[in-house]
Amino acid sequence: MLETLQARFAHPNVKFALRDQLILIELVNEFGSASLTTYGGTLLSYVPAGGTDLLWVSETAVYDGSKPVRGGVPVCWPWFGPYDPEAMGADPTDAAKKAHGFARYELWDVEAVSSLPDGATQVVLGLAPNPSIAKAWPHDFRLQLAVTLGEKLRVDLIAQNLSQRDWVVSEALHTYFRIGEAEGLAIRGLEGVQYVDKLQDNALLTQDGTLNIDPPLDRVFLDHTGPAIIEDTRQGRAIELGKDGSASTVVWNPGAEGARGFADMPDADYHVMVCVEACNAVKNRYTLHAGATHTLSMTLSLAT
Ligand code: TA6
Repeated sequence: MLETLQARFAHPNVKFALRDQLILIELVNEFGSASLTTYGGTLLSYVPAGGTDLLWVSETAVYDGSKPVRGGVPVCWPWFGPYDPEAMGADPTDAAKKAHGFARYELWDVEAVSSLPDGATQVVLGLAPNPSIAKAWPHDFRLQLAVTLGEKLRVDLIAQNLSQRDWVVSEALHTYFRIGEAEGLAIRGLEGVQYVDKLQDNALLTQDGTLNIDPPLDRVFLDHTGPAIIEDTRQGRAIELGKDGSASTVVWNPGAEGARGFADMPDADYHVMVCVEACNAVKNRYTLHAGATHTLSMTLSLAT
């Protein structure tokens, strides 16, 4: 399998490897390094040249394909959170709809590996209907995930509705960032933005000034097209999350009790991670018309 991929997608900046049951694709070039797995199309690492990883991946994550790797950038599509039949339309397959959609549970195909004119290295994965997906989503679609390691790390999730009917879609690039300390961590760019507070009965509130994290926290910031800047003073760096085709931003930290509830997360790790996610969720879900395409994009970089 690895040899076949290596031969078919031979490229000086890209290597294929195996971790337990999962195939990893490792990119290295003058801009840094990145790795992703074909399981779920999950990006697992991004290290800008001369720096350390911007992403957090749990030490107790599983790599056997039984559930998504806890950390990195899981792809939530075509719904974010639990499926909401009221908002997205009831369907006979509702009972089979897992939280955050099916994309993060599926094996994606490697479609292309290439160099771009600016020296960036790009890997494109693809996902198409299969019998397991059909149990929860019996509609024709095409998904592509392009990961581009350039000056910044860019992720594009390109979704095509190939069916005869319109869909309501919600989605996320559910990025887990590695940080020095979550308590008191400042996130800029959300000042004055309305949000749904999932930990306060979905109350609609407005962000007063800079967001300073006090775990636990689970908020969907609405009509926010970005950017968001994570001021990680403890590690002496600031990370910029840029977005395109994304009208909401989720900020999540499970806190002590939430972390204890995850078998695949060390209890104390809520201190060193925060999710800041490029989304289209709650009132920012959108209709993807029959035949239409939508791209959700994010860029990650060290802010200067
Ligand atoms: O994005 C935040 C969130 O929706 C939280 O509510 C929390 O449940 C988290 O995602 C993780 O979800 P998961 O299904 O991966 O355990």
